[in-house]
Amino acid sequence: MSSAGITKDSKIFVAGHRGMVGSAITRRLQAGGYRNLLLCSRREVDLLDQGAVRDLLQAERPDYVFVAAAKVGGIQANNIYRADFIYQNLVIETNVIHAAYHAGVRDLMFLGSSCIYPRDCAQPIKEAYLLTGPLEPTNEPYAIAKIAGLKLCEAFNHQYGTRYVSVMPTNLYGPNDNFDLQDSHVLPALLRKAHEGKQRGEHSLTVWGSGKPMREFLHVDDMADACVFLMENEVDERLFNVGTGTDVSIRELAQTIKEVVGFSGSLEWDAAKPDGTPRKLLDVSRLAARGWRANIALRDGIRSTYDWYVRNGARGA
Ligand code: GFB
Repeated sequence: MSSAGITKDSKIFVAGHRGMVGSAITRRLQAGGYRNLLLCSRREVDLLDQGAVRDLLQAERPDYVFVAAAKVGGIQANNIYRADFIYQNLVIETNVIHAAYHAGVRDLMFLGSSCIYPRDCAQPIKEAYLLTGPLEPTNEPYAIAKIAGLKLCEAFNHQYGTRYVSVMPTNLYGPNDNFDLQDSHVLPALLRKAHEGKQRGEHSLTVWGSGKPMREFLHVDDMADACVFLMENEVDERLFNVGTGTDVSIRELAQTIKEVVGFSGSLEWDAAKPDGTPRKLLDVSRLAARGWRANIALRDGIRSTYDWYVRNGARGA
C-alpha cells in the first residue's frame, strides 16, 4: 500500500471538530504529528450556511477534508426530530462536499452510519448490502440523509475522478458523547442512569425496550484511528464498514455498565420505548484485509468513558 501523499504539513479540515467523532479525529491527527489542522467553531462558520462554507474552503483550500459534522442522536431523538435529522444532515454534507470539490479537494472522508443498511438484512452486514431493502423506521430520515452523502461522494468520484471515501461506523461511544437522558444513545444514557442511581441509592435502573436488540459498540478513538489509517493509505475501495466485528445484547450492555459503575440495583424494562433494529452487526473484513483492527475492548472502553463522564459531567444535559 502506498502513501496517499498526505504529509505532516498537509492542511486538514475537520468539519465538526467539537463533536464526539470530530474531536477524536482531531486528537488522533495531533498525536500523529499533523500540524496544519483547519478547525472552525459553529460561531465562526455555520456549516448549514452554503455561502459561509464556500468562502471558508475557497480561502483555506485544504488538502484533505473529514466530514464529521452531523446532527446525531439516539433512537428517540431520531424518531422525534425527524425533520431536523434529514434536513440538517443533507445540508451540511451537501455544503461541505460541494464546496470542497470546488476548492480543489481531491481527498475527503465522509462519515456515514451503520443505520444506512436495510433493517432486516443478513448479518454480518457487508458494504454490498446497501439499498437492498427497507430501512429501520425510527431512523429513516437520518439514514436517507447519510445514504445521500455516500451517493454524493460516489457521484463526484465517478464524474470528477475525486477520491472521496465513505466510512460506516457502528454505534460509537467515548469522550465528548452526549449524556442527555432523552436524546443520547444507549451507552452514555445507561452510564449516567447507573451513576446517578448509585449516588441516590436507588434500587433499580430503567432500560428502554426489551433488552433483546443486539448492538456493536466501537470506541470513538478506534474510529478515529481507522479514519486516519484510511487517510494515510491509498485504498481502491471507496466504502468501508468500521466496527469491532462482535455485538452484545442491550441486556448484556446494561449488566456490564452496572458492574463498571458499581450500581447494585436491578434492571427494569420500559416496554413503551422502541427497540429499533433487532441487530446490525457489521462485516468488517474489508478494512481488516487492509490491515486495520479495533483495539479497545468494550469493558475497558466503558470504564474509561465512565471516568471521563465523572470528570467532565453531562455536557449535553
Ligand atoms: O443507542 P440507541 O439510542 O440507538 O438505542 P440505535 C439502542 C438500543 O438501546 C435500543 C435501547 O434498542 C434502545 O431502545 N435502550 C435502552 C436505550 N435503554 C436506553 C436508553 O436509556 N437510551 C437509549 N437511547 N436507548 C441509533 C439511530 O439507533 O443509532 C441513529 O437512531 C444512529 O440513527 C445510531 O444510527 C448509531 O442503535 O437504536
